Amino acid sequence: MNRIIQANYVWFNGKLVEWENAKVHVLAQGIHYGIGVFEGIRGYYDECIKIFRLEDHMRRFLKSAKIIHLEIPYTLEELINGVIEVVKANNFKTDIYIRPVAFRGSGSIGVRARNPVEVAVIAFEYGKYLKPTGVKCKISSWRKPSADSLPVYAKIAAMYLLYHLAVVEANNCGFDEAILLDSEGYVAEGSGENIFIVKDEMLITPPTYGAILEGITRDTVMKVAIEVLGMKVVERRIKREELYTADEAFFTGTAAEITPIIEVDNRTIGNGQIGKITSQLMELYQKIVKGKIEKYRKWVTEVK
Ligand code: PY5
Repeated sequence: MNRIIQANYVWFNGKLVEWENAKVHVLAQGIHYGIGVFEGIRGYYDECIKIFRLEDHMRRFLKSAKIIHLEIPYTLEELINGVIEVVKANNFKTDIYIRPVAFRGSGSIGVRARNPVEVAVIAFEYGKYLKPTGVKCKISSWRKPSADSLPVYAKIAAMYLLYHLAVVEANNCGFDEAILLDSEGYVAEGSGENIFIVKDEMLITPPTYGAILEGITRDTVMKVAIEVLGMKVVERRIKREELYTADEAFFTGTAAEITPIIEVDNRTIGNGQIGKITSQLMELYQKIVKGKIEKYRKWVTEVK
C-alpha cells in the first residue's frame, strides 16, 4: 500500500515535464490549507491502456473546482487531452492510476489570497488498492460532515484529512478500512469508497442527497445491477445495524473497484465470504472497464 510511485513524465500546467521536475513551492496554499481538488481514474492495460470513464471524471474535476472557486485555466477538452498525452508519453505496459490535481500555488499568504492555480496530471503504474478477497472494517469515530459544513459533493483535497484520520484509526485498531457515518449516525461511505449492502437480493446504497461523494463507480454499479442483473436498486439511508446484518456488503471506487466487505466491527457479513451478487458484479466490472461489454464500451477511452 505504501509503494513508491514513479513514472517518466507528468503533465504540469499545460505541458509534459520530467517526473523530477514536477515541483511546487512550499508556500503553496494547497499545502497550507488544502485548497485543491483532485480526481482518481484508472487505466487498464489490455493491448493498450483503456481509461475508464475519463470524461465523467474530468467533468467532476471541473465541477469540484468551480464549487471551491478554483479557476482552472483549461477546458474539459484540454484536460482530457492532457490525460491522454501523459499516458502516451509514459508508454505504460501495466494497469495504471491517473491523478489529476489542481490547487492554489504560491504568491501570497492567508486564506483570503487567491494565488495562481496549478494543474497537474500524474499517471503511474498501479495495482490493487484494497484486498479483492474482502476487507474488515471499523465504523470510524470520525463522522462525515453534513453538506453545510464542507462541500461534500466536491472531491476536495481538504476533506481527505478526515479520511486519513479515519483510516489510520481503523488500521491502528487492526482493521483494513474505515466506514464513516454521517452527522446523523447513518452510514455514509468508506475513506475512499462508496458503500452498498445487499438485502433480500436488493441493492441498497446511501443517497446522493446525503453526505457522500457521488461516485462514478457507484453509478456504474447501479446501472449494471439494473440493466444487466435485473436487480432492484434503492438509494436510501442505511442504519449501522443494517450494515451489520446485511446479506452482503461491498465498497465501490475507482481505486477500490468493487471490494467485498466481509466484517464490520467484528460482525461477520453474510457467511464471511465474497457474496454471490458481489462476485457477479466484480466479474462484470472487470469486463466493462476493459471494454468487453458492447453496451458500456462508450465508457472506455483507448490510448494508442
Ligand atoms: N467516496 C470517497 C470519499 C472517495 O474518495 C471516492 C474515490 C469514492 C467515494 C468513489 O468515487 P469514484 O467511484 O468516483 O472513484 N476515491 C479515490 C479513488 O480514486 C481515492 C481516494 C484516496 O478511488
